[in-house]
Amino acid sequence: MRGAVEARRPREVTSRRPGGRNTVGAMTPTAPDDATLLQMFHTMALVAATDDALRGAISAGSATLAYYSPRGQEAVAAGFAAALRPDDYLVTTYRGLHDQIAKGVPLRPLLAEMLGRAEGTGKGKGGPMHVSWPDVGLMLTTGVVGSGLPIAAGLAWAAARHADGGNGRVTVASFGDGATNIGAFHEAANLAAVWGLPVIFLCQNNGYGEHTAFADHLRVEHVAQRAAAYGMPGVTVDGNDPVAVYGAVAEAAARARAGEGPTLVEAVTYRLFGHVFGDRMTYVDPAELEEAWTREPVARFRHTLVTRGLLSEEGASSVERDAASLAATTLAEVVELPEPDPDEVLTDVVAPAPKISAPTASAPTVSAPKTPPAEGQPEMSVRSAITLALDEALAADPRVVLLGEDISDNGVFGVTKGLAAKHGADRVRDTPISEQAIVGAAVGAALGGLRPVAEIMFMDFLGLCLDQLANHAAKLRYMSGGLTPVPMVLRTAVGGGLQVGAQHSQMLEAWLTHVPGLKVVVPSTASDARGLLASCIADDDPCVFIEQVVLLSRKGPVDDAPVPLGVAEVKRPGADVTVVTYGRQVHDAIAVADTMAANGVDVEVLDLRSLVPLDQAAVLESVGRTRRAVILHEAVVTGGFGAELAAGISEALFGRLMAPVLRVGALAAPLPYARGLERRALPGPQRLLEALEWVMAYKG
Ligand SMILES: Cc1ncc(C[n+]2csc(CCOP(=O)(O)OP(=O)(O)O)c2C)c(N)n1
Ligand SMILES: [Mg+2]
Repeated sequence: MRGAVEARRPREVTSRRPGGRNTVGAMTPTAPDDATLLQMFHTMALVAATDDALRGAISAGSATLAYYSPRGQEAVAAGFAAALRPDDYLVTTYRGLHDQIAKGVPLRPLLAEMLGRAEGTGKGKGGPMHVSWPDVGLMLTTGVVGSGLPIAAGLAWAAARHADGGNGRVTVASFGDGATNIGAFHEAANLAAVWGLPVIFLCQNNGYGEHTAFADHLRVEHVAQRAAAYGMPGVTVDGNDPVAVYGAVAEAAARARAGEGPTLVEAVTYRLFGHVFGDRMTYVDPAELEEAWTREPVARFRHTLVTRGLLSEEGASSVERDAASLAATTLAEVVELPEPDPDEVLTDVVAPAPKISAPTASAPTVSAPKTPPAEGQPEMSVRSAITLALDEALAADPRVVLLGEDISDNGVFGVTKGLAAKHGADRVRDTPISEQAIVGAAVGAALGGLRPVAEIMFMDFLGLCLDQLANHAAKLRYMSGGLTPVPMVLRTAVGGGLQVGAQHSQMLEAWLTHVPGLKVVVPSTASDARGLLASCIADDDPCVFIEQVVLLSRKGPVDDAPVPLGVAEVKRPGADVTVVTYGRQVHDAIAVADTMAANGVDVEVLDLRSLVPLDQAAVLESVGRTRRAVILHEAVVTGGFGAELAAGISEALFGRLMAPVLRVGALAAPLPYARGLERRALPGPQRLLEALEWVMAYKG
């Protein structure tokens, strides 16, 4: 606790860049003019008044929400916002009311969102921890500590790319001291530094992460010292003084706009009302809290302005009265507003696409014209077809960018071969080995108007970046009520069948299909790979494109017809039983079907191609006709996507089925290394054959 008091004491720290040039702290800070000083006071007064009104409403029972008061941190928000352009981007956190007000989010939709009203910024779907208002550059409020930082890097990348050479926008990522211990902070700081991105990492060091004091979660004296590890300048300023914050942020913004990269600004402040409303702060030394109140920033700044003659006592009181009145009146109006219509629950999950069904929806869908590539068309490998789709997208749309590890040098599987040379290493961009930063930067780039295609080398590494994918890419459209869609693609490879062991082989599509907001695609042929990837890049939602490595060298004819998402294809027609499958197992299924044809059994092979959106109509049409179904996938059977398919078939066709629906997939073990063991674990043709024979022989 004592350590925390020590650590809070503001002190300027200047780091040196490798070239030896002094940075922010050593430069003369830009001073705000009188109008800016007054504007900052207005902002601080409004934040304090709104906080007061909200806490009052919660106490009185007229508002119910988990509320993270920013009281005590007003000067940070007023200072940074005044130093920015209105169109600069901001990424903030659950303790974001001060940042949001300062950046210019109108009070009424802001409070309406906090109270879950239909008029809220996100139509009441996001709530207090998820406010977005792109009109004033507020692109994200996240409830996941540290997660906004890689997204900020992506926004900055998009801004830097705009209009050939950047639109000069900077991105401020606002976060707490506790957030500097999470991997996302370090990956984002490093990426932003390596790429020289126009980001300001603004740490609001309020002395605590939840109930843990600064000195108990960090062994350096100042967060700003961490900047040195990434080769960027770091500066610590008094976060209770808006002028100090303004100066540091103005300098950092000038550097960023000049193409000199990111800066870490640490604003040392204090969280006066604890972590969340109702926090009794029993873990805080009362003397420490008392001392913190003597430095309360609104009264302090008021005193400064009055002393300097910029405001009279009466003028300052009038500003505070007006702020209190505006906050109270707006909140009173918002309390009376209606909640969202319950029918809103399924809107904004994905872009409106009337022809496409949700994974479990039973509504009829439109099946595609089944037009397999004609004979005589050029043959190419799945690998080349993917490269071609990427090449075509890069050529057709300047918003398309690629990012991932080693992708400018072909990528580990040669899929991105030649693309950097042709389209530029700034569009086919190598990243550090930072999966969270790769996916987060793709999310941010998509928010900033690009069409990023990120690569995660192996699907098993999804665990390292699942927060960015499942909590951010998948949910931002919904939580913002449609304001912030995330049109990005994540390509990822799976090495099953190549003896690369349990950490490079697992099909994990079930992790993804379970998350509303994500689309999931698994091609089986070269032509589908090209057409589906083109559709993913053109899609307005996040799509995961799964590349099974053993398929990459498989050749086939390729046409240039688009392959829409949500449209299955019968790869082999049949009348007796349907194999519902996808990816490389399609070819196993066709081979087994040919074998069974010799025994007089006519097997239909239905290739789903995309799992979300799912062409449920095609599944039910086929199985409704054959009245028997076997589901085949490479993934482990337990909890796999096959369970979803089997349930859907049973729900719709229970009375018509001639036999139970069987699932064939990997055995429930981590995929083993030894050749024989791996073969035993994976679902080969023999097990499919046995399942089909069992289903055909079933007599009820
Ligand atoms: C990844 C993650 N871990 C844990 C939490 C729970 N949590 C919410 S706020 C918080 C403290 C964060 O402290 P700090 O970054 O200093 O921000 P402050 O709350 O002080 O503004 C924690 C641990 C979370 N939301 N996200
Ligand atoms: Mg904190």
